[in-house]
Amino acid sequence: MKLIIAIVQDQDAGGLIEELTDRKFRVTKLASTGGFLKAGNTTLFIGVEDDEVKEVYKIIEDNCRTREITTSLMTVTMPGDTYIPYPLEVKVGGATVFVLDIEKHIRF
Ligand code: 2BA
Repeated sequence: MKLIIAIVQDQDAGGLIEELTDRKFRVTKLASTGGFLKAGNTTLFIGVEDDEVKEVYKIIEDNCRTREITTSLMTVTMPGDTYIPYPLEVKVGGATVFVLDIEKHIRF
C-alpha cells in the first residue's frame, strides 16, 4: 500500500477531491501553507493499493493546473533598514506529490 501526499492549489482542490471520491478513493484534506509564498494551499492524503497509484496520478494531473503568480512578497534591503517590495513571478505547479510506502494500514 502507498500513501500519496499531494500539495495542490486551493482552486483545484474541490474538483480533485470530488473526482477522487467519485472513483471510490479515500481522501483526507488538510489546510496547509506554502513556506515560500506563505499563502494557503491544500494537502491531500490518499491511501491506495500499489496498483492504483497510476490512476491517482492521472486524476491529479487532470484536475490541477500550473499558474503564474506575481507576488510582491520579496523585498530588497536598502541602507537604513528600508525594505522595498518588488514583484516576483513564480510558477506554482499543478501539484507536488510525494509517495510513501505504508508498512501497515489498520481501520478499527
Ligand atoms: P510555496 O513554498 O509557497 O511555493 C510556491 C512556489 O514558489 C513554488 O511552486 C515554486 O515555484 C516557488 N518557489 C518555492 N520555493 C522557492 C525558492 N526557494 N526559490 C524560488 N522559487 C521558489 P511549487 O514548486 O509548485 O510548490 C507549490 C507548493 O508545494 C509550495 O508552496 C509548498 O507548499 C509545496 N512544496 C513544493 N515542494 C515541496 C517540497 N520539496 N517539500 C515540501 N513542500 C513542497
